[in-house]
Amino acid sequence: MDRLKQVFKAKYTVSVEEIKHLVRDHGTKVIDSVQIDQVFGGMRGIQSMIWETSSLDSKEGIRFRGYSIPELRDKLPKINNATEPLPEGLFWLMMTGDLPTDEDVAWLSKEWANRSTVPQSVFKVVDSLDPSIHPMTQFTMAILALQVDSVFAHRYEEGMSKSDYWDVMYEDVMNCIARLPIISAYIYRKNFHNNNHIAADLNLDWSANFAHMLGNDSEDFKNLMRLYLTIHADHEGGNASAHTVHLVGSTLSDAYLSLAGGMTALAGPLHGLANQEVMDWIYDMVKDLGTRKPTPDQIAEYVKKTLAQGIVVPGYGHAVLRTPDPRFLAQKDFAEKHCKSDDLVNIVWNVFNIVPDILNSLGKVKNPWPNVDAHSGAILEFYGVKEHNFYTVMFGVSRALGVLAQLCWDRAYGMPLERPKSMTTEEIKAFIQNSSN
Ligand code: CMX
Repeated sequence: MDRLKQVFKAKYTVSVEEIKHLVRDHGTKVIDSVQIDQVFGGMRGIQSMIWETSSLDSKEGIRFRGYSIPELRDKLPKINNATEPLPEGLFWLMMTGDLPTDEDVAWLSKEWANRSTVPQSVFKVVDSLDPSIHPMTQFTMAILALQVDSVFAHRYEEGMSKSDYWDVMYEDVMNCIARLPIISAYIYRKNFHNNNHIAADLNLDWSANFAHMLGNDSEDFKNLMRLYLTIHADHEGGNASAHTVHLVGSTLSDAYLSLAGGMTALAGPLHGLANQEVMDWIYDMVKDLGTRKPTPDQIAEYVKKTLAQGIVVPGYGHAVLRTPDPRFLAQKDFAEKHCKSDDLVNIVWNVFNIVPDILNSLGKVKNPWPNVDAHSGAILEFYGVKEHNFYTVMFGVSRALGVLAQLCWDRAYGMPLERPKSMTTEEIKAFIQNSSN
């Protein structure tokens, strides 16, 4: 048993026991009562699922196992001369609840490198896809093609004990994460660099190798990838991609099928695709105004024009957050150090100064502040990744870390099939009538 698997097993054994007692002793206590506007309103705020790897506070933002993003940037190991933490460290933290050592992180980099061989059949699937198919769709299809190697699927077919589910889930999760940078870089180079692929360098850490395979070997871009793949990794369990992975996984679908489900949710413009939308919107603004250095007044006018057309301002607003997203601020901090004179980065910052007041003035937007997607594209462009429709794939590579770590916990806990109850509007009307009688 490898070192992370050993620590994970020790941790979950304690947690399973704790939960058994907790449910036995307090199972009938009520956490939350559900309101009719929540039933019709996308289930906002209903606390009804377990998610161990991170927790989201509306005012403070995300905490991974109790650590905020600034704390993670300070405390997670930075090895290989990195100036940003390695996402390997965050994965270890999400899996175990403990901050890893430098040795743990170095081991995990090597372990993922050892597990990174992608079956040829997966490349064939990607090669067969027309370039007009969105990269996010190609990515999802490649993840589905990776399922050919699912340890869980094979062992389940042979017949296996429930008590082994967590073990094979761990194997699938580790293999899947190890391979995601390779398949996504392959999709990138196939679609945007004329099939001119760059072989993996398995001596590099997970993010540095991703940067290398995308085609930029600068230390700054490797550090950007370490930061990017860390901060997008998890956002508690209720968001659409995470919840989808958990839901699909609850049917005992394996890690690949579950992750592919989550990626189809991430591909929506109200969720992860917003990072593409932000850059497309900024490009339209630049074209419309005829300048890459718009004044604040010009930006304000363009924002109002967008809203007048009934279009949301991409990268702004959030279903839970009520504050500037710490993931936006972490990227702003990185950009201030590395690309503060870039025109597009400056547009992002000026939009940040202008949009919240305008959204507030509408009187209906609950959170006028930027989310993670408002910043990422401009920095990626600065480092040469200019193809906007690839950005959500990069988000997906990172998001896999959190949702797959949680899938390991789901299996360790033996989480049941998820099956909430729906109601018809007629039943709601009858409920209202009965409760007012
Ligand atoms: N621009 C214009 N209007 C907005 C808005 C924005 N950025 N954000 C919210 N609103 C509007 C909503 O469309 C809604 O209008 P209607 O009542 O006319 O339908 C109203 O304000 C209330 O919405 P809300 O309760 O504040 O927000 P929701 O929880 O319903 O939606 C989100 C959250 C993210 C979908 C929404 O803010 C949005 O569409 N933002 C732009 C897209 C985006 O950036 N998505 C990425 C989110 C982060 C991620 O998942 O990656």
